[in-house]
Amino acid sequence: MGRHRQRIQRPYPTDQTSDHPARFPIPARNLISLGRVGAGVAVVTGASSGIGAATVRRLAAEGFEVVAAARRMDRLQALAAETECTPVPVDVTDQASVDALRELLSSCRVLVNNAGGAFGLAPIAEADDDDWRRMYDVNVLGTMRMTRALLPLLIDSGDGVIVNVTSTAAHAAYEGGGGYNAAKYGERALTEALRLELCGQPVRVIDVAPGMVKTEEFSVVRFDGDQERADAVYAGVPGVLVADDIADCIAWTVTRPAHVNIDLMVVRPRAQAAQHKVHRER
Ligand code: 8X3
Repeated sequence: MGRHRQRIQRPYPTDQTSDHPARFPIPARNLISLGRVGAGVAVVTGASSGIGAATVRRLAAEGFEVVAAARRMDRLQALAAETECTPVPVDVTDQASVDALRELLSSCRVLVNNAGGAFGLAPIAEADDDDWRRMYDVNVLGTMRMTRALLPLLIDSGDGVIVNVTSTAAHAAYEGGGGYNAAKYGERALTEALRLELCGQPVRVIDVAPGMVKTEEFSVVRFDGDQERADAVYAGVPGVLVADDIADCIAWTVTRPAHVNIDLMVVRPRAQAAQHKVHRER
């Protein structure tokens, strides 16, 4: 494991609270938990549920000192009680919030840009500007903000890894997907540009692109709380993927030797041969 097995330093006083304008003081007890020797610090965004939370659990089990970043601190606290991750309130659409997270870290070896999401399934003829803006902001700009902020630490680690959780929606468009497709294609493009820019630096850049994954929130959020419509997405699909399946993939890419870069991993359930080709048993 080489350089990244170094002791992680405590960068900040234990009585410190976040001073970013956002809403969440960071409890002092969270700021002292990163002193163990391990695989290094891994920051996971969108960590409060779904693929993000599963990735926190999995990377913690792999020996990483995981910083779980998301907006909902109550959920992160529960995850911290379970995994000993360090919960930090972060909104990736808010530069001050990202900066505050950066201030808390003295090292970082892994960044999993998982925060993202789809809002709506309207055709372009009826597109909602706000939905499109939010999708671009969280999926593309959020990934950019986090990457820009933590890149110096990732380079300093001597074996940095950035995993961007994109989507199969970055590889094939579908009706009603326009805004989400545009955002995810954008995040994919950002990922490819970043890999080119970092060639020669000790940082791997990995794109994990999930297809149909049944999580508690993805489709519910997309359909603005309509649980019935969300459930219909996965109805009758045998062996639909779950968050742990993607966390398993992320953990595998991250734990390859430092010279092995998994450029792109597309992950679908066996029953989904392509974006439009889904087998359902009724
Ligand atoms: C989720 C996959 O098919 O809903 O990123 O676009 S899909």
